[in-house]
Amino acid sequence: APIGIFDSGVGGLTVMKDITGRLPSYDYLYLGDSARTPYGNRSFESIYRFTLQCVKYLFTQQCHLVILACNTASAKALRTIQQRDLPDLAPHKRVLGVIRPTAEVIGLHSDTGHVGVLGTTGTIQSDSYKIEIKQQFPRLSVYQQACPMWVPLVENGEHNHPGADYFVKKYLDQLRQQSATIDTMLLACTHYPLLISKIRSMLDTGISLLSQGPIVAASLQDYLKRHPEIDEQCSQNGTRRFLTTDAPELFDHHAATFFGQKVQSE
Ligand code: DGN
Repeated sequence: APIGIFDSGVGGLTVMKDITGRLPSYDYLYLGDSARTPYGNRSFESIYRFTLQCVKYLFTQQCHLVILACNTASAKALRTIQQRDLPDLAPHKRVLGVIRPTAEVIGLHSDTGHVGVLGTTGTIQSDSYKIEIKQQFPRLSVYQQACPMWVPLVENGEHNHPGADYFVKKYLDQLRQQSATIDTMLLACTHYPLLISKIRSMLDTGISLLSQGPIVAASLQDYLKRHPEIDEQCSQNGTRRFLTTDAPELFDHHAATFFGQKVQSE
């Protein structure tokens, strides 16, 4: 069976790109809920309901393991799906998110003990990163900043243009105002890696900027090694399929920017 990768839209392709780069031999089935994107500002109930519906669909497509590449879905829906739905729905299947793997490593990058998390309003309001990071690294100080304008900038192709500078600087300044000694910043949203060169140009060189894709890919590799019973269920023919809940041409138009190569969705 393919490994399922779910996202609220095309953004999760940045995570899939790193996963397929690191683990190329597996089969992958991506599902983007483009018809209902963005999830960032939606209620808990909606995000949970939409995410569960998509996870169930990936299960009907035989997926045994589903990765929620979306931070908003990982923050708002993952725990409930894992604890409340999965035991009845599919006790042998697994759904994993992107928050835990990142929380497990962020502290290893910081000398000052002050780290920053940048995400959508939904992700930041949920406090999921703060809670998970504190569990892994109790002595870290975690500062969070919602960046609601960054996803629209990327989705409208403005991320490399000078007009984006104002909003990139605005949220970085707001984060830096919370603590002047933050030395590690996490891009906790699928879209933000596309802004990384602009973000980097506005920060001191000593600050580490972490993208999630490589961290999630390494963590998945480790997970499959530690869970041979799950690994066995994941077929390895090197296939990639892309599903969207909206019109394929709309998905494909955006997808190439995020995946780094042309995509043909269904
Ligand atoms: N994929 C979402 C995330 O990582 O938070 C960003 C897009 C959205 O739904 N707002």
